[in-house]
Amino acid sequence: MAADGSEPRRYGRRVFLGVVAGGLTSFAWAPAASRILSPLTSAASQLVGNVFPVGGWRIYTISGSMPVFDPKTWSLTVDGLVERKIEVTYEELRGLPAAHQVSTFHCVTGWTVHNVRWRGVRLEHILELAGPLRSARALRFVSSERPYEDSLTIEQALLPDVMLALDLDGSPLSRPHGAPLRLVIPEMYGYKSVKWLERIEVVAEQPTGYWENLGYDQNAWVGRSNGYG
Ligand SMILES: Nc1nc2c(c(=O)[nH]1)N[C@H]1C(S)=C(S)[C@@H](COP(=O)(O)O)O[C@H]1N2
Ligand SMILES: [Mo]
Repeated sequence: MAADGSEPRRYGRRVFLGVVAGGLTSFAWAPAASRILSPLTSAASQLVGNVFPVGGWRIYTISGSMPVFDPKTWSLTVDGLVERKIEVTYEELRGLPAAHQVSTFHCVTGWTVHNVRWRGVRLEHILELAGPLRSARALRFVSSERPYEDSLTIEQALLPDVMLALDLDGSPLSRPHGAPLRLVIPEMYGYKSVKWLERIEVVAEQPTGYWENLGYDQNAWVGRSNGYG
């Protein structure tokens, strides 16, 4: 990332245009993908989903237990290939420039929630605080729900409607939806949307996420990835 931040923005725009050109709406492969992803919709995940069937969302956890958010002790760590490791408190996050968007959320198993109202902060504002080094190429997003994690290239993370979301439909994120912070990248399937986000590690090579380790696409573009290796 250039010191003035211009380089990622340029890449971001180019990647974004590429995504639009590639199309966002094909679901031809979805039935096969749902079968492969069945562990996600069974057992503990299913149970929690049944307890909180809110507005088209299915609530997913891999562990069956949802981290508890305490605003007094919580912070987001940004470390790795940065000029300074930072720990951003909840209040500080709320104080960063706010981003608002309305976007559609797709799970690779085939459910969709239209017109979700998100409020949060753009990655560029968080990254600016830490100062990524020139060798930085990707971001590793780590959940406090172990061992859930995923990653994006820096170009992907700077797409115009990627954000770290604090609010969903006008209220602070609920515990089932990942309180207090989750990643949102509408162009990609929901498994990229790490809930209970507690750490962003800036890295030189894009790491393999939880679902990618089980065969799902690293680039989870809606309509352009098939959900498995
Ligand atoms: N920590 C964590 N984040 C997660 C998941 C999870 O199981 N654990 N599931 C992912 C998947 S596959 C989807 S579709 C969305 C679902 O979001 P929701 O639980 O808020 O409906 O969360 C994503 N983020
Ligand atoms: Mo999902």
